[in-house]
Amino acid sequence: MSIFPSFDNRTLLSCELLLALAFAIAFVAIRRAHPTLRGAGPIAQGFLLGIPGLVLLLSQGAISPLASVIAANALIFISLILFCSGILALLGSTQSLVPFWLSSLLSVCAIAYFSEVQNAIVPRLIVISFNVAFVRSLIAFELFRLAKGRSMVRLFASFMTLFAILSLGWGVVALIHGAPRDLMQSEHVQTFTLLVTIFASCVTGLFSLSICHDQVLSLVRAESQLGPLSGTLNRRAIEHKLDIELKRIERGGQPLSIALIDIDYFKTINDTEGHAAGDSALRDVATAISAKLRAYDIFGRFGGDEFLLVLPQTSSAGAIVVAERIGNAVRSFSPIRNGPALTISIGVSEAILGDYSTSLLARADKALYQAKNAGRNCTRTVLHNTENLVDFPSQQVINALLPSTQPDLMES
Ligand code: GH3
Ligand code: MG
Repeated sequence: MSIFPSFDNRTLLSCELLLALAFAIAFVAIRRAHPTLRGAGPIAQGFLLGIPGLVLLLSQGAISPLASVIAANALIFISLILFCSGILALLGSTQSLVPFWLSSLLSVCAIAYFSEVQNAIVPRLIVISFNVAFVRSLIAFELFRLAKGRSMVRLFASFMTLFAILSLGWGVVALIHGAPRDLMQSEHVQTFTLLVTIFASCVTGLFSLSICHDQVLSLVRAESQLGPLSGTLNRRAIEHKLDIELKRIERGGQPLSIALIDIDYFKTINDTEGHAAGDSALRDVATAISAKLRAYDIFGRFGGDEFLLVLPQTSSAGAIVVAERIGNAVRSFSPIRNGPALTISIGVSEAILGDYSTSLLARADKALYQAKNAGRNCTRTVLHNTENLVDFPSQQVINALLPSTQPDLMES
C-alpha cells in the first residue's frame, strides 16, 4: 500500500516554503554576525529568493502561467545558483558559475517555449529536472574535489549526487509515463519528488550551517589571536607560538632568538599628542616592523608599548642585524609633527636547549633594561653562556657573531 496519497502536494510545498524561510533567517543572522564570512550572504539570498518562487508555484491555477511557471522556475533556478555560489565561496572554491547560469538560462527559455507556445507539461518537467540534476551534479563534483579528507564535505557531496540522480530519474519517469497537468494533483512521482525536494532542502541547509559553523570557528580562533589595536598577534598567541618554537629547537637544533622591543618615551606621545595619536603610533610601529620581517618570523604586541619578535633559525648575531633593520624602519617617521623621530630599544636573547619561554623572556627583558639604561635607541643582547651584555651598534660584534650563511638577514 502506497503512503503517497496521504500527502497533499500543496501542504508539501508550504513545508518547503517554511523551511526556506527558516534557513533564510538563519543565514541572514550569520551574515550579520560575521560580515567577513564569505558565502553566508549568497546562501541567505538563495533561500530568500526561493520563497517568492515557491509562492508563485503554490499559486498555480490562480495566476497566469507566465508567473506561476516561467517566473517561478526562473526564481528557483537563480536561488539554486546563489546557494551553490555560497557553498563554493565558503569552501574557498574558484569554480566558475558560468555553466550554472548558462544551463539555467537555456532551461528557462525552453520552459517558456513549452509553456507559452506548446503548452506541453512533460517536456517542461524534463527540462526542469535535467537542469536541477545538472546543477546538483556539478556542485557534487566540485564538493568531492574540495573534500580533501573532510568527511562532512564528502558526505554532503554524496547526498548531492543522490539528489542529482533522483532529479534525473524524475525527468526520465515523466518521459516514459507522462505527468499530470496540475502540480497540485496527488500523484506518486510528483509527491515523491516534492518529498525529495524537502529532504534535499533540509540536508543542504543543515550541511551549509555546519560548514558555516566550522568557518566561523576558525575565523574566531584567528581573530582571538590578534590584538584589536595593532592587528598583530596578542600576548597569549605569541607566547604560545614561542613555546612551540622552543619545543622545535629541542628536536631540530636550529638556533632561535627573540627580541623584546619597547618604544622610547612613548608616554610623551600620549601626553603631547593625545591617546589617539599614541594608538596610531603603536599601529605605525607594528606595521613598520612587520614589513621588515621574513614570512616565518613571529611578531606580536606584548603589552603597552612593548612588542615581541620571535626569530626562528636565527642566532643572536642574526637577531642583532634584524634589530638594526627594524630600528631604522621605525626611525623613519615621527608621530609628533616636526618632532623627533620615533625610536625603539631592543633586548635580544638566543634560546639554549632546556630554555623555557620564561627564562628566555627574562634574559631579553634584562637586555632591554640595559638598552634603556644605555640611553635608549639601541640594542643589547644577554648571551646565555656568559650573561655578558653585548653593546650595539658594534660592527665588530656583528662580524664576530654573524655566520656567513644568513644572507637574507643582511638586507635592509
Ligand atoms: P621608556 O622610554 O622608558 O619606555 O618610556 P615610555 O614613555 O615609553 O614609558 P613606558 O614604556 O614605561 O610606558 C608605556 C606607556 O604606554 C604607558 C601607557 O600610558 C602607554 N600605553 C600603554 N598601552 C597603550 C595603548 O594601548 N595606547 C596608548 N595610546 N598608550 C598606551
Ligand atoms: Mg616605552
